[in-house]
Amino acid sequence: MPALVPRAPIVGRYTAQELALAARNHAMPLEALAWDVTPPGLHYTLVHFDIPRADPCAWRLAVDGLVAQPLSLSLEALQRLPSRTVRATMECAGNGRGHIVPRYPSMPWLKEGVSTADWHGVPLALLLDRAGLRPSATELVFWGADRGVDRGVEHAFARSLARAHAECEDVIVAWAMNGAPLAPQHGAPLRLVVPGWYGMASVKWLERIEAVDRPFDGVQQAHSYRFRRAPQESGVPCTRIRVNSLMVPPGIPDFYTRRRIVSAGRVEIFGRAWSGSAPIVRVEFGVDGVWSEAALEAAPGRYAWCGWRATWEATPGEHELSCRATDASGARQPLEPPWDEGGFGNHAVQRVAVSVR
Ligand SMILES: Nc1nc2c(c(=O)[nH]1)N[C@H]1C(S)=C(S)[C@@H](COP(=O)(O)O)O[C@H]1N2
Ligand SMILES: [Mo]
Repeated sequence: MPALVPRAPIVGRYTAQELALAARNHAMPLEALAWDVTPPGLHYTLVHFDIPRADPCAWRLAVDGLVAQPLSLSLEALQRLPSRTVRATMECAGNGRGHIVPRYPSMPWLKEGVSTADWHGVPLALLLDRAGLRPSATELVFWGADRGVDRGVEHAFARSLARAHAECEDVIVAWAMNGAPLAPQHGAPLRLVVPGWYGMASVKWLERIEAVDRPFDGVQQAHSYRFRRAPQESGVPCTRIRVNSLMVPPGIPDFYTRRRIVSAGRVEIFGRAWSGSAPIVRVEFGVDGVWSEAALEAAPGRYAWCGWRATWEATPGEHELSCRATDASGARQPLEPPWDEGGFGNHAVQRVAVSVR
């Protein structure tokens, strides 16, 4: 691979390039946390290059490389195979980047690059079984149909998974989202869904699954999506979603500042918490830095966010609300963004400014 062209970190005002990225790739409005499954059109989107105009009738998924029986499957053929639905919360690995100083020049997410969907499709393990992975195959590379240039290198968006993960976990090749065919921006007609992992693993516009016997060195695998403390580090891959939580901002917003306006008295707070590693065991609700226990709802499944509630006796004045989740592995959200050079994995607590009247 040619040397990658670095981009300089940004301090201060958002740039025109960041604005353009943010206008193309929208977040989930926080009020949509109220739904177990994010309503159509409100699921966040992240598209690196252009959305391909795909013809579902002509689409083929190839399964090839180190397999005994290469496959070329039409959408119809895939839809005749046994299928299942997985409810999964997906979060962009760059979510929270806009709060890190200095920030990496990329999509300047605030906190809302997260959503939940019911994904329906064929288990990846079943396809790999039909193709017959050769013993030498150690990784599967998932190739998207979208192409572009990043840091000077032209490539198709592609990511890999270790064989054990691809064969054993609840990874699916999905053609439906919330009971409807995939929308163009979400990967129509076919995408991978890797529950519990940051979104980059769930390759959209999936047209080829290639079995290989060496670590995949594509741009989006070997260079992007790695946690680094300094630019020259090779870094640690972004994988499972870190423990995180959000609340529906209470009251009504001021249009321009989004500051919340709430009447004094009892306020019911609702939010969601999620982690790609372990079930959520605790959520704390904070008012001006004083924490109390929130009540957890039953988790709707292994991979989906769970609801939490708290009651706030709002007193007149200016306040800051926050929430902080802990998962069963003991991981808890930090108060400040963990430093990352690429702006990945910021799961610091949300802070909501409220004026009580
Ligand atoms: N082919 C392809 N797949 C992709 C991407 C992409 O740009 N191209 N973006 C990835 C990233 S970074 C994320 S966060 C998720 C976003 O999925 P969504 O837009 O359906 O929410 O898709 C992933 N899959
Ligand atoms: Mo992402």
